[in-house]
Amino acid sequence: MLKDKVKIRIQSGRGGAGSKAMFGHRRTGGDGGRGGKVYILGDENTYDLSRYKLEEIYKAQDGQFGMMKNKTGAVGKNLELLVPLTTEVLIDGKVACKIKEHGQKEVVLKGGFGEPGNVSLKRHPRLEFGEPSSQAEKETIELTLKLQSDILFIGYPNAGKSSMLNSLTDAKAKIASYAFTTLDPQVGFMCGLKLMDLPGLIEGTHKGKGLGTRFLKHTESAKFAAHFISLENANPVAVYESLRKEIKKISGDLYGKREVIVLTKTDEAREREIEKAESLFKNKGFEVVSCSIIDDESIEKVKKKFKELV
Ligand SMILES: Nc1nc2c(ncn2[C@@H]2O[C@H](COP(=O)(O)OP(=O)(O)OP(=O)(O)O)[C@@H](O)[C@H]2O)c(=O)[nH]1
Ligand SMILES: [Mg+2]
Repeated sequence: MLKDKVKIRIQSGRGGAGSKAMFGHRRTGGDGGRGGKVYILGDENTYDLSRYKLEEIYKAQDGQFGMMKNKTGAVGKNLELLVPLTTEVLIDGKVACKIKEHGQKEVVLKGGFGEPGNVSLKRHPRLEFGEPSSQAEKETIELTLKLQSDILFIGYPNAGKSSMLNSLTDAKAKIASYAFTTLDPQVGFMCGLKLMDLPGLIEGTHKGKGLGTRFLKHTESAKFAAHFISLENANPVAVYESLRKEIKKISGDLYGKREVIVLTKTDEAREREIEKAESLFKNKGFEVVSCSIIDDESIEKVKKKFKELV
């Protein structure tokens, strides 16, 4: 299951101790190295937050102690926590940052300062050994993922949503002839567009029936919805209207997205039925495209329609 929320404990590196080394009467002790920082790093190749666990503490490295001959200790290695796009980082329930881009790097814990060695202490007598700013910082943070997309695939189970996602993109969504094959949102790229295949919807989804509405937070960013209806249904318009009633109950935002009707499984229907269904939707003012996954030409038509739409 898509892990889209997790609480984790993080800790920055402690600053290294300063050296008190002497050479005869001369002070030669170097400063401690700075403790490692904790960063959150956006990574487009990370799909969810499943790598993170509450039981673990994610630590940056401590700074090394200062050495004689006024040598500063090594700086502690930073820790980079890879997160998918788009992840929000919450500290004490407040959003500390949002990771929207690949490579975006935000510091969440700064790491302790290296403590001064006795050489620095002579130059700056106000500095002290063991000052609190050298300590490691600890924090519990919450990561929440909201997947992004341009077009959502919605429809009853078995309408052929995942099959089309796999045909249009390099996604490898599971396909099967039983209902609720897709358990979590699946994402694929097509000509720079991000397509998101959602779990099937049924009457009562808003009340938690079927797979419920857990996927909803991932639908916010999409402006368009492709509504999939199988031509195995004798009355595709009635099927569409009954699901629209349910979508209205699920979310006003989802209901309000601009739609394109995708009539699927044309290979299972007669030419006459396909034309009739298309014209019924067109007469109601809808954008319509019909297809079958065994007809490459029709898949190209879907592709073209999606590009026009966005
Ligand atoms: N004949 C025919 N069968 C299709 C076509 N597209 C999909 N199917 C079949 O329909 C069944 C359901 O396909 P999926 O792509 O898993 O349907 P889905 O809408 O993603 O279903 P859920 O994940 O359960 O919501 C599978 O057995 C597919 O092989 C098509 O164009 N023609
Ligand atoms: Mg599916």
